[in-house]
Amino acid sequence: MSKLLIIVTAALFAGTASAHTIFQKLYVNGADQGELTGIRAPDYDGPITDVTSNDIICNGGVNPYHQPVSQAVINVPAGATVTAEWHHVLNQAAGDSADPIDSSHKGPVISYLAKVPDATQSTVTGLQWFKIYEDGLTASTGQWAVDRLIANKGKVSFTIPSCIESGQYLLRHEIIALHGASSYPGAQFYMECAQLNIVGGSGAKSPATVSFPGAYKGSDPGITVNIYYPPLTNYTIPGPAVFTC
Ligand SMILES: *[C@@H]1O[C@H](CO)[C@@H](O)[C@H](O)[C@H]1NC(C)=O
Ligand SMILES: [Cu+2]
Repeated sequence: MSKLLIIVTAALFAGTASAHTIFQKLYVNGADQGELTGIRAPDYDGPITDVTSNDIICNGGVNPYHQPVSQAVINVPAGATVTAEWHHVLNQAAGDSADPIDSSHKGPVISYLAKVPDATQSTVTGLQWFKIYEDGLTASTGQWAVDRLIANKGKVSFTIPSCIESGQYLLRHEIIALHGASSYPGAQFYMECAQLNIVGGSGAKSPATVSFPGAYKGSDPGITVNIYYPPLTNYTIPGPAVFTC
């Protein structure tokens, strides 16, 4: 690495010690479901860095859940467009330059679903997850999913598949920030789980699934990666392929 890059990288780290983020609101076909409604949001906005920890599932642990944890379950028609909204902290104030997330936190944005007996159940281990959305790096422009999220004021939209079974699900929506990811642990995983009741699904297809922990390894090329130098010409988003109907 050149001296200049080392200085630039060090400056980025220095300014971002607590520039984290929380997914804290969901929209269903554009309809605002309410702040923290049906979302297991923590009070502290810090990352999970151990991909083998149970906290990689739906956060918690070092980031204690905001109390009381919402018991709401959000009704979502299969095939709907949902929009997740991120902010730097809970009770976000205006004029925060690190809202929705500090721009140093380059990386992908990913969404998973897991079918559950009851979306308000506290148990999140042992679930079978499938990926429904991912956005990574556009190498030609150097623009990351996080850059697009910031340009869109913290909002990310994606589709709930129409062909899955109706029922209760957890939505695991995630940002992976790669500014310190050149060695492991270093990548920062930000995720919250939303409690969904999906209605009107055709059930025509059964997605292949993965486990958390398990789906990610510290050695994955999209988890341990130097995003500064040499410039990336491709970026492999961690986890399985996106399920499509
Ligand atoms: C880029 O693609 C190559 C070849 O497929 C792969 O080995 C490498 O891990 C990829 N790099 C990243 C950062 O994903
Ligand atoms: Cu941060």
